[in-house]
Amino acid sequence: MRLLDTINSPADLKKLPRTDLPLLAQEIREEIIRVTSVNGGHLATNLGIVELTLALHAVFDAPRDKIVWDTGNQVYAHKLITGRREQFHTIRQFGGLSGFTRREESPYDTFNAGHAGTSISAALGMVEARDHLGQNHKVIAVIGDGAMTAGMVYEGLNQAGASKKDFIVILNDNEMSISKNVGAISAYLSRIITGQLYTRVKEEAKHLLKTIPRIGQPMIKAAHKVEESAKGFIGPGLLFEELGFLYIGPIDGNRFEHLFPTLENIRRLKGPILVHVITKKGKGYEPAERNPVTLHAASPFQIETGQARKTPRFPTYTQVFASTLIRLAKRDKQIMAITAAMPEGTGLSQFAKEFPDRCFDVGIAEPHAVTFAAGLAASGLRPVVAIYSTFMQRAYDQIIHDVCIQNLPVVLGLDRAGLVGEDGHTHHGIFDIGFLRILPNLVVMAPKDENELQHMVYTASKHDGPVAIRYPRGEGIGVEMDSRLIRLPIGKAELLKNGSDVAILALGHGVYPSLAVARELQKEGISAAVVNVRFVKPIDRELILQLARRTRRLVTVEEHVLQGGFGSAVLEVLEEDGLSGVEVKRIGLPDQFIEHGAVRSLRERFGFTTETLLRDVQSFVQAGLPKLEVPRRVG
Ligand SMILES: Cc1ncc(C[n+]2csc(CCOP(=O)(O)OP(=O)(O)O)c2C)c(N)n1
Repeated sequence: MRLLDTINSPADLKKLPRTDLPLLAQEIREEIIRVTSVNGGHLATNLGIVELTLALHAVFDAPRDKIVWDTGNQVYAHKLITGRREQFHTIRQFGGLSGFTRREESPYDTFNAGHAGTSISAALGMVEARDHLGQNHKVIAVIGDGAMTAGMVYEGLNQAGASKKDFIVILNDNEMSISKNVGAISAYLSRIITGQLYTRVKEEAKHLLKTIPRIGQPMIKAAHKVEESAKGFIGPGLLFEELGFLYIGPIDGNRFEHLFPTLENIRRLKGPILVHVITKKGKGYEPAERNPVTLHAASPFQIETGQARKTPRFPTYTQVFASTLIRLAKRDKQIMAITAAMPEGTGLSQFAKEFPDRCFDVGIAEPHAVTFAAGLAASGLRPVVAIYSTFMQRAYDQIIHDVCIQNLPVVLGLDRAGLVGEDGHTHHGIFDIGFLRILPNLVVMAPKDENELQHMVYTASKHDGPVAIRYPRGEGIGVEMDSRLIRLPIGKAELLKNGSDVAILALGHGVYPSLAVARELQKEGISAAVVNVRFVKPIDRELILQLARRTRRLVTVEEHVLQGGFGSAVLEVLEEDGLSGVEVKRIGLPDQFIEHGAVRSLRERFGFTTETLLRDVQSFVQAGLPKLEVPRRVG
């Protein structure tokens, strides 16, 4: 029997002799690799944090003590030792364990996460609640160096440092975000790790003193004398010390003999404390250590090699987006590209290779990314910001206040729009139409396939105002790609098939299944029109009203919540026109957060496959309608 099989809660862990922990860590790694190789998941980050997780649970007293995991995707070891070992094989599958922290799953998961940079704020809320309620447990935020690039972290530290409350932050530093971490904070942390920080501060102080005539040199001499004590002043965590935290570290977070004494010590300390822990991403699995970027969030892979089990047949939407941008940037020097810590995920790593000076990875800083782009646009450039739909939620005020109000030509590429699958409710991109289509000046489009995506990127790059393009995760349809890019007329939908009994207005990758539905209906003698909507905003009122008058039955299809979505926009068009006697069936997602599971099974469940769509449209049409006269417009 494995040691792991004897651990049903952290209490069992505490009973183990410390000398057994390396073996337990190894068993946990094997289990993570085995399950992730089948289900996919956040492999590299989870392998790196095993010892830290065990040490935290051995030293602290969860769930009484609250551990708040930032981003929430590094919790596989935590799940395995907090009573979820037997369900671990279901992780990320529909109905199974979530790949992230979930309060609904376990009292050991204190806060749900998925988006990075929330732990300090949430944990500080728990600190203040604890004190207000007269409780005395510890609150520990565990945050990665990548997440430390998120602005919200500093809003939290700002409050925490001044509050002087008992609060522990564990900075899990593996020098990686998904890709190599970026920015000045990251460089600062690296200097701490390599020990260069103290030397640099000393050299800079010396240089400064030399510039002061007469007294400079004697002061340098005096400074030498107090060098040892100066080390105390210019400790490695100066930045955090200045923010009101006691800085401890850096320590080796993959070695129990470093972790235990440190954590046991800080357990007794008061006030805000930051422990800087260095870990190795991918630790213990050679392919992940070698390639932590690809295996950060691995799709199912062969254990022997780390290679993905499936190779894509067609180019992904992401690849088409990025390659089109590169093609355009070769001709147009004004095009600049921006990613918020997702150069690989958005395809912009390719762009960065071609145009290193025109591509910016700003870290996990979506709000900044958008306003930064607005600044570029205000200076005459053509910035393209590629951010997943779900993460764009962070930058909403920036889109309104900095881009749309000024009508600046910023292109927002919303990758992973629609259902994204196994990452689940924090990651589905199903709210963007709702929050974008209400904004004046903004053009919002969605391509039916990858060929249309390239035309949309081109169209957006030529448009004198803000444009958002939402496109789905994964492979394209496999359609032929036009060699010449076309400028699409803004606000014009594409009538793919005419019909007289019903009109299906389909958005994005709902278009091809809708065409298949129309073909099936034809066999039953039902004549269905199919429209590729293309533009959610400005919406093609003319075509919608024309089809509404002719068919009296409209079906809208969108992979988005129904509330505020494209279907709602169609209802608005009918209401504004005063057109009654038209039945509308909206197909989309219900008013709920959608769980994790394979995209295909979620699409089936929520009615986006050809079969489910056909059933819905059939029953809608067969319900029949009294033919009403079209009333004359009032006013
Ligand atoms: C707001 C937001 N933007 C982007 C992401 C995508 N993302 C997931 S993990 C990650 C890197 C996190 O790096 P770090 O905090 O150092 O943790 P590590 O994976 O290295 O342990 C990124 C960019 C996210 N989860 N949230």
